[in-house]
Amino acid sequence: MIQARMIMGVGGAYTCVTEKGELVTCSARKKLKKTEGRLTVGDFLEISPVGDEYVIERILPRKNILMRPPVSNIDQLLLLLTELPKPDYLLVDKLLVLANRENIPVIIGVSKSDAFKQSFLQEVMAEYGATHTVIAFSAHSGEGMDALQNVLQGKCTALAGQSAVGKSSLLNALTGQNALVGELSRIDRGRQTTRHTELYPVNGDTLLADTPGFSNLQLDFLNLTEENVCDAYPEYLPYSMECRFLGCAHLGEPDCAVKQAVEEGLLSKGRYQRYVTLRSEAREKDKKKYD
Ligand SMILES: Nc1nc2c(ncn2[C@@H]2O[C@H](COP(=O)(O)OP(=O)(O)OP(=O)(O)O)[C@@H](O)[C@H]2O)c(=O)[nH]1
Ligand SMILES: [Mg+2]
Ligand SMILES: [Zn+2]
Repeated sequence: MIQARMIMGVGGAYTCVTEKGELVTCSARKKLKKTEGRLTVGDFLEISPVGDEYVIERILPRKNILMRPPVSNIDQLLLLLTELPKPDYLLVDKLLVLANRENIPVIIGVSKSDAFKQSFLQEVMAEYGATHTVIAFSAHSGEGMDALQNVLQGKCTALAGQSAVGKSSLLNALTGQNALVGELSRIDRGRQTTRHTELYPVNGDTLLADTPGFSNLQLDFLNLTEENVCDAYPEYLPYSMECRFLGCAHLGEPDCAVKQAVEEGLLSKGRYQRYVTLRSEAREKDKKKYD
């Protein structure tokens, strides 16, 4: 039995790197999906040679897994935002909730710094500066790339973000790869350029996964609980001690210190609105479960 890591899977052919660093193509045993579930890029596997081919026998226990983007066993997520395409912050917050549920730290990369206005960076800082590391960079001009390289060093990082934010462009700049880069005009048509997740070596044990851009995330499908949502807004914790009710959901209860801090401008209004949306959705869904 050989241990290997899956770096790409397309049409039933799984590309894996063995412990010895060999690149091999594997197929999956028919019963694997039934017994072990879906194979995901990043999975550590046991494979065995059959003739001159390799077959996947087992998926080793995962440290974490994301469905969107589909990737497993990562150390962190680098979530990209930029001025154009315009960020969908509800989508961003959903992804932050999901990553938080899997205990995956998220770094926010503000891409295309050669092209965005300074006020845009201020907008992102107002939303996420208090809770996340925010790094502005440009894959084209090279600005901020050193800072980015520092946080990636020695880690397995997955890129995430809407279509056309520049994930593949960043990957190419860091690895010298030649992943397909799309035209900005494609976004209007809702088309993704990158169609599958692939894990690339940057250098040594630094790995970077390029992923398809997302355009929408269904909370229903994601199965989030109220607690999952709450946990992803850590900035509310110090205020929640001052709420009138223990276990206040900050959704409209009287004497809610979180709501008051939002009104006073101490907490981001936008983030609070998204919190209310996500938590209410999770609550509705929970109610349905017990009806
Ligand atoms: N000005 C500027 N444009 C950039 C930069 N990085 C990427 N772009 C442009 O943004 C567009 C989309 O880039 P991609 O790298 O294909 O975006 P993506 O996030 O991989 O998109 P999907 O694969 O569809 O998810 C292309 O036209 C790039 O040339 C940058 O640093 N500055
Ligand atoms: Mg891409
Ligand atoms: Zn409250």
